[in-house]
Amino acid sequence: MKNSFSRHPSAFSAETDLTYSRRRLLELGAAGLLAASFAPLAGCAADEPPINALPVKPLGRVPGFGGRLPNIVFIYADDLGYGDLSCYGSRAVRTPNIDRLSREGVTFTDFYSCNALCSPARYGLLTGRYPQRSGLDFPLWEGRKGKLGFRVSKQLGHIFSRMGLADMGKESSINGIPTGEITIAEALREAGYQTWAIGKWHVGDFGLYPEYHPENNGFDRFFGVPYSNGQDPFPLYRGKAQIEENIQGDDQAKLSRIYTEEAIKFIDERDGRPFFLYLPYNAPHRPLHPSEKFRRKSRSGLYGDVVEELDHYVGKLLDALRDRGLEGNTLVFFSSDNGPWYNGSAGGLRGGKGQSFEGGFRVPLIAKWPGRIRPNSRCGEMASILDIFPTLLAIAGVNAPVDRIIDGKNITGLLTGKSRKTPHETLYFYHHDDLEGVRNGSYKYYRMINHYKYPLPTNKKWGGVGKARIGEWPLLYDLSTDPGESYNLAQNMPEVAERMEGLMRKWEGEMAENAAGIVR
Ligand SMILES: [Ca+2]
Repeated sequence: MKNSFSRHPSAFSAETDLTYSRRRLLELGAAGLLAASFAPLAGCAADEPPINALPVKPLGRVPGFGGRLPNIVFIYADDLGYGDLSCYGSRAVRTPNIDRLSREGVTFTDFYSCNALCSPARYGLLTGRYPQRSGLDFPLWEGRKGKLGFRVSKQLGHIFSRMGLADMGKESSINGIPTGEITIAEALREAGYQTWAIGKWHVGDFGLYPEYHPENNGFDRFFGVPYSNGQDPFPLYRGKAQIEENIQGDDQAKLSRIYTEEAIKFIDERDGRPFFLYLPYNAPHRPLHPSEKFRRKSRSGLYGDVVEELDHYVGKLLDALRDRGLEGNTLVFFSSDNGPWYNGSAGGLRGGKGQSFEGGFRVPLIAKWPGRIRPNSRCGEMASILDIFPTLLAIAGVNAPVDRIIDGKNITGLLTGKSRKTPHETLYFYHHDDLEGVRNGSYKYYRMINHYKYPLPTNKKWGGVGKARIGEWPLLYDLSTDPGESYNLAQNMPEVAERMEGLMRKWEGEMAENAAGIVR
């Protein structure tokens, strides 16, 4: 079913603005740069992920399953904050089309990503498993690893991380989604779905490593880019063929439009089977390039322009489904992979992209499914992007895998309103492979949290040395009264803090024993 996994040195992993970081690095001295360029490559890929040793067996259909299969559309924004949609309270950004989706479906208030960065979040969506199970726990930044400048930047990133000047000291130990994982597309194929991915992949640079191409991971068709729009080169692919070498500057303004047009084209070329459309847009990840029609039209800068353009094309897609008579039997999701970065709003939550605070992990989730999901409903229960995999398998009547732990839970009941209680007791919050925090009930607890506004330190000027640990630890918040995580309760409620610490230790013990989550 899949190609064998091959090992390669990981590339310098970060999706920061390379131009900026490289310029800064150059300012920091030619001598270090020269020395680093001759240093041995650090961060080589680790061992083969144990999950690859599992034989890939068909999951099969749930016996007696007779439900009508809906079409499924999963729209995924990149770095869109919890507070960046008007249906989530924004007064600066107008998103009438996504608001319409919210009015016609269910809106979750306590929905979490499984990571505050791009690649690991997408791994969790596609597999239903915490990214730490495979080692894909940091953004992949491939594409240019053969270039000297790239290797130099990578080495400097590691050196500066050790000095506490950057947050790039650890990398994913693998170069893409392990071939032994079962992706959501592979699973849905078993129920007869046609499967399409359009947009940003970012779970393996298939230009370098073909085994990670979407069409080698369960998708029948692909149109899009291998990673974030902050990277250079930034090529566009139709299937496995590269059709544009490098989309940069205002040329990126076309991306939301062409992804949507391609999605509508795929829909028009569908056969009689149900379809699964995975539609991860690049917007509003920086750099920000709205098209002429949207530039300076929002009240929220270039960022708002880009979000409003994204909203416009979400509307076009919804219109296309309606015009083709598909609306009634299509389940549409809208979400974001992680919190906002240097622009965007976490809606009063603390922190943002790259951080375990609520602002990094808590994201919008809206789902519409006429006749099954009540219009204009809300869900305040805790749920996770990890839940999408088992939920869609249940909806499609595909057996859940039994040879591996799936961390997500079936939340069909929360979507439809038939259940009012989250199936999760506990969710875990990682930074790279460090378990930093845990949510249990309304409590959120952090043993320690990195002090970076990814990927730069918030408490150091360039030139400072040493990884300072500021503040008091641990942190304990009651999100029911303090969603902004402003008031540490650890001293007042030591028994709760201790219980939360115990949950973290227990989980760490389980992960130490069987991180890959293989069930024998
Ligand atoms: Ca992202």
